[in-house]
Amino acid sequence: MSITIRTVKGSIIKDSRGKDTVRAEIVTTKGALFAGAVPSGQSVGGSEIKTQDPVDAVDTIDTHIRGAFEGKTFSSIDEFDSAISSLSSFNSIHIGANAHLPVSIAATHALARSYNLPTWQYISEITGIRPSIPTPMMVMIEGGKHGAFQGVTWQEFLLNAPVDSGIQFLTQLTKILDTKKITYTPGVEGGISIDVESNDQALELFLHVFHDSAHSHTFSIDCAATHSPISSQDLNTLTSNQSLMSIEDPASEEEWDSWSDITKRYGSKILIVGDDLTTTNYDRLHKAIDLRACNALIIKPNQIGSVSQTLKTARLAHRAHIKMIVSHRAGETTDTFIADLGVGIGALSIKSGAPTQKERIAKYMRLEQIKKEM
Ligand code: 2PG
Ligand code: MG
Repeated sequence: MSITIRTVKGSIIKDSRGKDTVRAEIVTTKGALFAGAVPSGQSVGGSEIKTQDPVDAVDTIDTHIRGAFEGKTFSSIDEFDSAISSLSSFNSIHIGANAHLPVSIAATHALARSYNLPTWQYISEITGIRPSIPTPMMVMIEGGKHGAFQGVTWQEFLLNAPVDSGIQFLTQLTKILDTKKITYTPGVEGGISIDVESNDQALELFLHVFHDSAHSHTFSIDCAATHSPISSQDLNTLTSNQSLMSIEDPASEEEWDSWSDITKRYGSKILIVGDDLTTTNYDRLHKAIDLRACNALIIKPNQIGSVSQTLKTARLAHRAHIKMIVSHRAGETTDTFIADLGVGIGALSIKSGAPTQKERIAKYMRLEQIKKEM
């Protein structure tokens, strides 16, 4: 099976923060249209693939990619993505992650359709990974670079539960904040940013609501320690909680020794999740496996800039029994590709923010649709 490209077109759209980002469309010679859009991060890892200014990225799509691809036939996403990469290596054209990824997503959908498969199933077949539905990992309290106040430096206090439980949690949390007269405002990803003095106070409020909710749920913390460090004492207190499922970025992105120590210490009990550490990058994950630096990782396609590179990293994680959590970014679009990706690579969880913004809900709803397709 294959696709022949009639045309490729880029455009500027607004992300959930009102900032410009890129959407791409591919029309095949059969007349079918496929689209992809790219999000962007607010706490960005140092080893993420570089992006272009969105207007320049659209120009790259409309000139270089369109010019080279019109009339061309592709039979796999690897072949398609390599053709884009060779445009930059042979012609020295700078192709940013935000020019490459939306086209790569659109091509993945087109290829899936050529096999008459939904995208999640196509991904599962080309990776050889059994599909499964990931659990929502929803941010409830936002701090650090995603918050509006200084006191809370941990970036995300997350609930692992069905979407309805997330909505109830947020309602409960705002009631308590109102009662206690604590100032709050929406965070970047639709959670709540609260004006308290410390992470401990935020955790106490979070756990208050958590313990009142269903007992089968677990929670997770994204420390985003590259952007604000966490002390070993705080790490100790946090990990003593029986309901904690995972800690993301508990050390800074280049502190490999600390990562190995933390994984050695807590890795048998909870998931130690690489995000800024691994940046969906095959080589960095390889190093993390060698050093036993983490036992789980975040999969974000825009960190590495193409679907095929994302799948290459996912295959390695799967082989090495590293758990995967597929994730959105702080600045999101309504594109739902990561839901199909999460199912196709058998991810444990999907991080798509709080169920209060349409860009986040779209992914959770796509999962519901996939459940029916399965
Ligand atoms: C993270 C992400 C998503 P950002 O750190 O995990 O929540 O944030 O997109 O700002 O990198
Ligand atoms: Mg993170």
